[in-house]
Amino acid sequence: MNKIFDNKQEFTELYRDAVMSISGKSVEAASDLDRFNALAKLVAEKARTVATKSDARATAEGKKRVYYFSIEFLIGRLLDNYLLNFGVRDMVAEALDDMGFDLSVIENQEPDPALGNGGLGRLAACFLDSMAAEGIAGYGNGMRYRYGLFKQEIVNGSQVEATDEWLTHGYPWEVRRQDKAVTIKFGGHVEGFEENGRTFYRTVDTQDILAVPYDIPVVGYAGETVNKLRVWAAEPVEEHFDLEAFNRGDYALADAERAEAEAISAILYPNDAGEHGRLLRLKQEYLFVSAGIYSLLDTFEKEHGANWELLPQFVAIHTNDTHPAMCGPELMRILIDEKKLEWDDAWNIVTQVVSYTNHTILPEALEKWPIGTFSKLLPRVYQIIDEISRRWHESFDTTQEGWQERLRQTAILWDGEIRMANLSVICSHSVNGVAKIHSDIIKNIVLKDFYALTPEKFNNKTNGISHRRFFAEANPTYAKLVTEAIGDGWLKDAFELEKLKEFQNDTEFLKAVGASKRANKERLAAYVKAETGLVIDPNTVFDVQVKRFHAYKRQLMNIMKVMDIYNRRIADPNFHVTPTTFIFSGKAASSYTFAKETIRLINSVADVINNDPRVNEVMKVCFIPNFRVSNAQLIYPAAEISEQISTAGKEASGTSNMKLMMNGAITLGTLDGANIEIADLAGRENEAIFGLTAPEVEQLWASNSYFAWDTLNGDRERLGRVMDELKDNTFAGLSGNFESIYNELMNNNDPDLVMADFRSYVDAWEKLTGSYGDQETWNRKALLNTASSGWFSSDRTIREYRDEIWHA
Ligand code: 73E
Repeated sequence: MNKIFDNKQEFTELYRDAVMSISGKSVEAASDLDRFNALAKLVAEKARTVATKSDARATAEGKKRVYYFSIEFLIGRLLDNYLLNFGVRDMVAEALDDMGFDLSVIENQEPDPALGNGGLGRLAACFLDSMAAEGIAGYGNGMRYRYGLFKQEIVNGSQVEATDEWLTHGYPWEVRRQDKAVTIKFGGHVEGFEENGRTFYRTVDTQDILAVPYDIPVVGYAGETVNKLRVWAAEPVEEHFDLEAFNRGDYALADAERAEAEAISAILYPNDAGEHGRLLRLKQEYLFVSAGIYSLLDTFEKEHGANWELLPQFVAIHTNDTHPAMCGPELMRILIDEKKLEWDDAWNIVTQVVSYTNHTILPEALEKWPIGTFSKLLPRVYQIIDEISRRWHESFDTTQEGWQERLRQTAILWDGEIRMANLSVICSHSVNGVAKIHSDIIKNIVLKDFYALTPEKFNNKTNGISHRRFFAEANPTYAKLVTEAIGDGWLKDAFELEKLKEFQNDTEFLKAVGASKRANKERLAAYVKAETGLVIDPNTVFDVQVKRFHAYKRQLMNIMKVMDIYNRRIADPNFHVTPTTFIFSGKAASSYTFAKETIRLINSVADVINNDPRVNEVMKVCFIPNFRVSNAQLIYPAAEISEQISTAGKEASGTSNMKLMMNGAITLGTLDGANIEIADLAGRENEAIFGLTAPEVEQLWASNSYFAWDTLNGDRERLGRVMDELKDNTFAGLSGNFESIYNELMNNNDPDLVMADFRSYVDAWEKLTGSYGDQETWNRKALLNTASSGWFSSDRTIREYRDEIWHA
């Protein structure tokens, strides 16, 4: 363990000086924010010192460097994580306590950067943590958005979006690296020129933007390796402040150029696996790709000279979904146009360096760009894509039967559009999905023609999560119990959690597991009370669904279950309901009406149920506003039921399922995404699995044998009642009824099979909560979930990427 402070005394002196230097005040006179900024500054300085050493070590040892390109990094707060990773968390807490301060109050001052939408962005952040923990020279490359994902407020039950001004009070972890800024060229036109008897191409009359990097240290567990996350901000290349316009009083025009440049990195697009097609998004994608590649080539050249043929030996570029799909063509462009390589040599390098992860098979999420828009914005990159496409066509063996269909499926340019997924597959040496079932669907359905041509490219890397952040840090009471039982080796090697299985029949230990859950439920209840005013009872079951709102994730089916239980309890006061708090949290894309209506429905149902004394003893509905990494860390540890109820075949992996499992929640879920692996590892008997399977869903649609109306008519009493309540006034009091949801289901034949799975879902819930009374058995299941969750540490995932894809 590389401890950054030797002892309390040393820390206290350094800390007092740091507070003085940033605020000009004594630690006692300073504000909580000053106290946070000083502590972060102190830790960040130490981190940067280690980062310099890690970098020198990578050079000296000739390490391969891995660059993880992602348009999102949902990093969360860093202070607590870095204190833990540097092994000084308890000591710092004590030292602050001696001075009269509470570490957690100081930590709450830290902004929670929302530079991502959901699972994809958080995965990228977990991977940074694990790369550093594993000692890999691995770097994040992404965007520094001035405004992250919107802040969610709930007004009359509806989601209202507010800007996320996370930079207002400064961000102590980042360092601006003006010296490493890169000029990015947009627009213009391509011209050829002769040099040494060869024709080369360049783009002229371009509109240039300056990409300025900000570096954030990434501290690995044990503090031996510190890597960097580099995020790029867009700025004008030169200041063109128009004094004349300013003097005329035309202030906006005076600074128009700066505003236009900065717009590129102004905001994160709020769509998780959804619609796209905006020009500004394309500019974002090119900006961080081009800047990132120039920056990594610069590092390579300093270490290895202009020996570009060595690039595959020393560099891996990983593309997180298709948002960085231009990595292939952009690296081709630089190697050919600027480093003067021949096409074939450059292509050989590119296809050994680039790899690609697919995160979703939802057709609406597969990126496509209109050729017209693209070629105007990036004419030379487009030419290169066109040439890649031409060569792809040429490579087809036209004597083989079915080649036309295969070409149609795998083409890059089609119907006036560029298909980014196909481009990514063709430019990469490795293509992976994010859970077993998802990788199988990719191979057998979505990308089956590619799989037939190059099966060796395809592989699975089931997602993982940082067990340090989402267990050790988020759940200190349970983590303490675990460490007392099996030692602290699990922090490094999560597989050691298996040792907990020895305690499955230890009554006292199981009681302690239950007591820690209880403490976490009280902690969450206090947070909910402070944030929303709602009082929830820690004696009830905490049934939790927290994730982005999307039709296929079926938050609708969950709230329909709540409506059904409510109806039955009202009809029959003797109907047994295990006292439950139904907890929801998550954001909906601002333009996604169905998802936003679902949020409004949940809040409207909450309004009725929470104010109905006939059911209050046994049910409450709680919507926690503004789901983000920091409150997620309070929610997961308090959960007892983990709702993972997506339509089978649709959720590529999911990662909240893993976080909840690790914290001892029982999965109530469909056989979708990583739920399948969760059930396999922990044992089916320790989860509650229900509903149609992916093959059954496929079969149902293929055979045209599903009719939503028949399902509705087959269950008029319960399902029919719930559906009627969407249209009548039962839950309309807050802000109107939910006819649009009703119509969406009935007019489109229930596209996510909410009605088809409804009864098996409610039955599974009743059976599961019915067993809550036997606390010992429940706690044993919780323990076995934790004990089996080590495999879901992102350390394991990253080792697989390292050994099987990056060869680093
Ligand atoms: O199943 C999740 C998966 O666990 C998947 O929906 C999500 O990625 C997670 C991590 O692998 C995902 N996000 C996006 N696509 N898949 C996405 C697409 C476009 C914009 C933003 C996010």
